[in-house]
Amino acid sequence: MNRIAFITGATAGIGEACAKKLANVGYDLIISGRREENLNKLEAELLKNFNCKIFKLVLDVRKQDDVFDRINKLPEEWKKIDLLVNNAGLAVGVTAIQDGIIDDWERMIDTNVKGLLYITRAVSPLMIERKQGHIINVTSIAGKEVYPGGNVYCATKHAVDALTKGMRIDMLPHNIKVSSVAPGMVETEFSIVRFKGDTDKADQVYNGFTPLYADDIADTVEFVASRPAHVNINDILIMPTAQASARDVVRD
Ligand code: NDP
Ligand code: 8X3
Repeated sequence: MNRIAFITGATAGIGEACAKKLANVGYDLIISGRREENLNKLEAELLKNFNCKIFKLVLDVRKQDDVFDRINKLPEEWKKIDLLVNNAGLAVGVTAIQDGIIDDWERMIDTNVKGLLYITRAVSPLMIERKQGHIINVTSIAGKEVYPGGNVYCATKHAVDALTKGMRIDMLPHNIKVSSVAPGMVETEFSIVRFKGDTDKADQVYNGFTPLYADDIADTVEFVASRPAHVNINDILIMPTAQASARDVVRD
């Protein structure tokens, strides 16, 4: 086996791009997400293009029992996880708090915060056993700033920012690195999900400027993962050149 990376949310966007990037630099991969068909397609592409082994985990990170059951039942050779990319996440809606849709809030909190915690709780003891590992959390500019209608999504990403700092302290005695990569606007399925399938609205988000692409974030994740053993990148904030803050974007 090569080094092993476990990527959550590998069925689309940033996670899928990370899978390709990490396979290209020699990782074997545990790829996970809810959409089995997408995992099958990605597996076929990875096996065709790279010299890697793939383990697919069809998994909803919100399902606590499934997360622990599936990770505990990984074949022994796949439990030697060197890199965990906690990427699965979503925004739903841009509604002011007073009009908030409770189900949307729960989807975001359950996925972005609780799901990330379940995965980390299940994987980190495997790293501690081997006294090595690296956890990279995909946070966001929304974990550092807030914007109108961003309330709960921003809160979940602020939580991930805090959890990253807390995890880094907890993992310190165990030789496990903890990093975060915080992107600005990246054109993926993110806005289609946020606007519940309204592709016109989603397209408008990226109109008139060049956003980041999933590959840009995968490059950054690979950079963070490939620093020498004595170097940890705590946090990287990466923005499109046309974006200065959560609210400042220059459009044509
Ligand atoms: P996409 O919508 O393209 O991808 C999201 C991924 O998360 C999919 O693979 C999806 O898989 C997975 N996912 C969502 N819910 C669950 C769940 N309950 N269980 C398991 N997997 C789940 O968006 P991005 O690639 O852009 O988003 C990836 C991460 O990057 C997210 O955490 C997002 O918050 C963050 N981010 C995105 C930015 C952007 O502008 N795009 C900017 C900053 C951060 P499936 O549906 O198959 O389960
Ligand atoms: C996604 C970027 O600005 O839509 O985290 O919150 S933003």
